[in-house]
Amino acid sequence: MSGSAKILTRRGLLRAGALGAGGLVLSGCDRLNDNSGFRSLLESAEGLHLRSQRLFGRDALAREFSPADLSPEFRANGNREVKDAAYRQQLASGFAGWTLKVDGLVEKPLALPLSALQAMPQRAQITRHDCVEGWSAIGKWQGPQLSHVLDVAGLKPQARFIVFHCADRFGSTPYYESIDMIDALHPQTILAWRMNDKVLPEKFGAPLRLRVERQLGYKHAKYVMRIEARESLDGLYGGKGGYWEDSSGYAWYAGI
Ligand SMILES: Nc1nc2c(c(=O)[nH]1)N[C@H]1C(S)=C(S)[C@@H](COP(=O)(O)O)O[C@H]1N2
Ligand SMILES: [Mo]
Repeated sequence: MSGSAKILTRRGLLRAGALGAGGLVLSGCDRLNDNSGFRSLLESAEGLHLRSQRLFGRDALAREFSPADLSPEFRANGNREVKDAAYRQQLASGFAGWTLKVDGLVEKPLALPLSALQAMPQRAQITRHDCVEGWSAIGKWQGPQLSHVLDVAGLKPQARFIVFHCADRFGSTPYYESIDMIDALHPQTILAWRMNDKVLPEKFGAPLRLRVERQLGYKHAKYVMRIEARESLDGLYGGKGGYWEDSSGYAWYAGI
């Protein structure tokens, strides 16, 4: 309730900020630039624009909470278990032989065991998960930043999207999701193997799930098996960049 009010306010501010600054910049012609009063107005508007970009733009940080804010219960949603036989074997062995594949438009394709992901620099964050169905929960997530993993693989310059291929299916259709480079390189975008200080349970996406904190829940792919860097989403499943996008017309960009 107060959460969605905040979301609407932030969107409103972003829209107002973008329109306001754009209007001023367009009217700032050279002749008026000689007028020192107008100049300082422009400069301050410019400054406001830059500040609002940092507070409200795509690179802004999602709010982080304190341990006292953790939800006593975190709902598991969508698939809560994976039927795939290979996955069931990996789960039973504690993902001992499991690797995360990183491929597509990268210089060096990778197959990373869980231990390699756990040995990378870690980021932990307490954030609020907002599902499109109208519920929210605050949890603590830990893992390497996606940007670090992509650095190790070396992105090719043509790479514009990162696709997450998951182990689970709805019927015969695999779950997958995708994000652009702004979210892929965002500091709070992590590959979480740990939740609330424990190893990620199956229902929350073991062994690895995406946290992309500036977007709604369905973008946070669970059971991530493979990460693929692509130039385009054309020709990938339904071409809309995600399972729900293809099947139900959900927005590809689900910013909050
Ligand atoms: N692989 C996979 N990822 C998924 C889903 C899913 O069904 N399969 N459901 C999505 C939806 S709609 C939400 S709200 C969150 C739920 O995450 P949770 O189970 O940790 O609450 O996962 C998202 N990621
Ligand atoms: Mo969701």
